[in-house]
Amino acid sequence: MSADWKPRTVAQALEDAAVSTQTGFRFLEESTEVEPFFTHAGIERSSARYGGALQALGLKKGDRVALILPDNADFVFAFLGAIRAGIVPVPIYPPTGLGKLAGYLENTLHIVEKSGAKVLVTSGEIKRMLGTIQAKAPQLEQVVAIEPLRSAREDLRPVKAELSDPCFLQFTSGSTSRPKGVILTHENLAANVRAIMQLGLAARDSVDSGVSWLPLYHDMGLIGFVIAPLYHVNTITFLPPLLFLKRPARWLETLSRYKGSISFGPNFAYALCVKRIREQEMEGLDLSHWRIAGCGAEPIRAENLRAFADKFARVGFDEKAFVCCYGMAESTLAISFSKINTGVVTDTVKGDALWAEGKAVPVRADDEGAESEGAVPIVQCGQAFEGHQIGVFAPDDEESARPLADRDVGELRLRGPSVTPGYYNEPEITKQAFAGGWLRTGDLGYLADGFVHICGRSKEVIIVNGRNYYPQDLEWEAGAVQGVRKGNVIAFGTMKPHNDRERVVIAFETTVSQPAEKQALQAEVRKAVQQALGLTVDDVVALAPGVLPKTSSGKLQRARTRELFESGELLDRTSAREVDKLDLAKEL
Ligand code: 1ZZ
Repeated sequence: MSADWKPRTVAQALEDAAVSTQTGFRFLEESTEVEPFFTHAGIERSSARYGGALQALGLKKGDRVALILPDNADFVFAFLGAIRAGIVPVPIYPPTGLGKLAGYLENTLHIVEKSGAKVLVTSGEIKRMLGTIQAKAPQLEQVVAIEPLRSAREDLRPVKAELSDPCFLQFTSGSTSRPKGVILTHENLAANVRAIMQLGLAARDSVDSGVSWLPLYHDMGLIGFVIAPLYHVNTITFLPPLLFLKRPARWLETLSRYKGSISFGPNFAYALCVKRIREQEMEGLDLSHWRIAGCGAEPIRAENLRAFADKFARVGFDEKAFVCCYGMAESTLAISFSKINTGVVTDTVKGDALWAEGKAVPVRADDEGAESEGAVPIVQCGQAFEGHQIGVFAPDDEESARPLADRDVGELRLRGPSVTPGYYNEPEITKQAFAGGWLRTGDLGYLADGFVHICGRSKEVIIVNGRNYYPQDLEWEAGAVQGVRKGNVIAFGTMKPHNDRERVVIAFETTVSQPAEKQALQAEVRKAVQQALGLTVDDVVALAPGVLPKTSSGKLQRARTRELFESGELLDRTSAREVDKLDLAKEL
């Protein structure tokens, strides 16, 4: 950590980085072999043109502009241009198909209205799909196609921002509620970038280079690979997310070709590589420069990461490169990282004590009866960054008055300069999000010697006979059954139909369609989960691919699935997901 660290606004960081004519952003495209490279000086110039064009549309300091831009280069320049003009960008995920356009339009309209955006900038094609959105959002004055803006020659009139000014709004794709706009100030971003790059990853300015296929409308791709590298003048190569999903080997080939040292992905991305990359695709790969292989955004399964390390060790991948990360949009992006150069560290605890008493009791090799109690390996995600705090409290402790003891499971809560001032235009929800000055994450977990371990989302816990089960444990067991599409399994508890006790339901996707085969598969799933966790599974539902609901960043929507199950709609669903940018249906 450098002693002379001073927070800077995002615009200052970009202007400082613009002295560099060597480092910058490279944009790979799906349809062409062309790989346009913009130096930091070039990013400064291009973003100034886009920013000038936004000002010419009449946007002023503090106005919000909604951005639905599937092209990564357009997005980056419009996003940074807006920020330099003091305009607050609101990234929105692009539609992915005509499948569930109605749901997409409804969500988009909600975000546009909540953010109070005056202008929406998108591609000509999406503009046509959005149709009459303007008529439904009174404050939306213009829907503008990006294509003519690309050649605009307007001069940017830079607008100075204070550190406490909102920089952009990050709408979170809620699993239970409608999306809420997390306000991120320049101060939040500067503090979190410092935590990520200096304290967490010991990033080498101008030397480390990144590769990212992550969508730019989600915090991990946007802050991790667009904003953070401006502060540290790193070269980043971007791939469109669909390119990775169609052929995961492209991710690793790009890392190999450009000697990438930093790249991140959720757990599923590593599993996808293990499953889909063929031997011949590995020929010629060299992953020996990959120093930080970050994993976060969803529950991490050590087994998946080990399988990745085993498979790719022979092309130079070092398992010590794995960094397990915990984060959330309300804390800007990162909350904690496991120690670099260490690899995956797990804390193996007794299942019985975890589920029945909420205590993480370590299993030792010589523990008698450890086997029968079930051993649960929980991935360790590091400690709070300097200047930040992580506390564990009973979920009903409204004041965050009494932190729980080490190894007691409770709600993880946060304090520090990365924590958002609140949700835009949502005073009530903002109030509920804090308890005694701490941000409530809604995640359950525990600390062991200050190290964070995440068990699951508090609202998704399945309670049976007073024991708490975490859905991902059931989902992982079910996903291991041949015929079940890994990553496309959702477990939840419901009081319906009898309202007498919580029933355990597992819904999964499969390509098996013969009724007899389906039934056999359902029975096998029930048996696998029951045997592994010792709980009774009441209902097992086999569904066609693409039916289970996910958020725009590909996370499983358990609460929504429960609602669909309770209303009897789950079994009737045959069409594709409402939002499926990171759709794994075809992949896992
Ligand atoms: P979001 C240079 N969750 O997912 C690149 N981590 O935010 C730096 N559950 O608001 C990149 N285990 O969408 C740094 N380990 O969801 C990246 O997701 C650091 O339930 C990771 O409340 C950033 C992730 C950002 C993100 C937040 C929710 C959390 C939690 C779940 C995140 C998890 C995890 C289990 C983890």
